[in-house]
Amino acid sequence: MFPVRACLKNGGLEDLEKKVKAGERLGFEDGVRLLKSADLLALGRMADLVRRRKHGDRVYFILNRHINHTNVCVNRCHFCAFGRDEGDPGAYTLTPEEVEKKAVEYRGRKITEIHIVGGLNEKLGLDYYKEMLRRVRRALPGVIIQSFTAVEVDYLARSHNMPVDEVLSELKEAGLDSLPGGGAEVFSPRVRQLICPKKISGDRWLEVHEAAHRLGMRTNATILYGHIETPEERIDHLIRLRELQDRTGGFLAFIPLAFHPKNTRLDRPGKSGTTGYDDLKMLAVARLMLDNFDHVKAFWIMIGPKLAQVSLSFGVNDLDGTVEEEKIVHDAGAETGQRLPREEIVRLIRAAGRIPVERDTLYNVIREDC
Ligand code: V47
Repeated sequence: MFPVRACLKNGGLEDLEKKVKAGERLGFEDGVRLLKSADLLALGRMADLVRRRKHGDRVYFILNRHINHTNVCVNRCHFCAFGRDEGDPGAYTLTPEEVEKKAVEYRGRKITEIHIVGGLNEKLGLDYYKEMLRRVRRALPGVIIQSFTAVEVDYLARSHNMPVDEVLSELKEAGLDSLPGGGAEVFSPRVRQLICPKKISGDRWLEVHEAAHRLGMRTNATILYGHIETPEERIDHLIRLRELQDRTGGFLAFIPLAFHPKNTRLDRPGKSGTTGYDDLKMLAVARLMLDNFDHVKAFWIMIGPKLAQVSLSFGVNDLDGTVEEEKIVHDAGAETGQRLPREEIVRLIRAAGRIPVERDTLYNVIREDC
């Protein structure tokens, strides 16, 4: 797992705190020093200052529903417990009609975002994706569809021999509003070669998001941390996202995803997932490095609702949402529930002394102080 223990340092961050207070951008070496620090409270204090400047007491959440349309995947990344080969026990592929049924099943819960992601299934072409989008769009006209990772979009482009802009335009035409941040993992070619050798490169992931931004689609970004990556590789990842955001301004939120090893090829006896310190540090350092991202989101599914709540004092201003159903991390051993009721999210935010704000995907306010 993350080989940081030997080099953790306490204190000595005063110069960086000065920079943060002055609103100066942090560089690569600064970020590495922050990640290698064990001074969690200093990191929290700095990240909280940045968060407070941007958002005051407001904490966002959304009523959303995740759907995973297929777990059949040709990539079979080593960190993933969700993917299957066609015909394997447990392999499944939903029809567009079944996806629509799932999208509408909680109509009464007033969901405003549908998040659909899945594996790279050779049997599914652009028509399947467009049919799925049209059905969901027709069934839930006001709902924002934030779906398909850059990896899926690239796969469609390659399998249809089409430019990525064209694939995105067709998906947009069929109802796609926004891309989620999945599939980014860690951009380092060294890491990708070891944990997801068949996946698109980090450069390609960034290109797909840039193409989406050009078409006026807002997107999210993630990092999958807590496996074999070094502190330097994490910071490089953040800086590359920051550079693209400087050019396009198209990213909405950054979401660190804590690696869950169970049932994956990276599982090692005696090693479990990330620690609470690591989770809070990743969130705080992301808040400090990504000065041009408005939002840093804690995905409670990955780190648990209680730590997600605590992360509100470590740079986080968004708790994601109700989710309703999650397969990818639960297949990898996540012990969190499948859904978090709206009232519980509101309770967590209030108990942290903050103002809960229900938002839509684009951070338009639906209800404040709810
Ligand atoms: O792309 C896969 C990651 C992602 C594991 O954009 C794993 O708002 C941990 O991207 N342990 C899917 N993570 C989830 C995702 C996401 C979640 C919430 C919000 C948003 C957003 C995006 O999960 C995958 C991959 O990077 N993942 N396997 C694992 N074993």
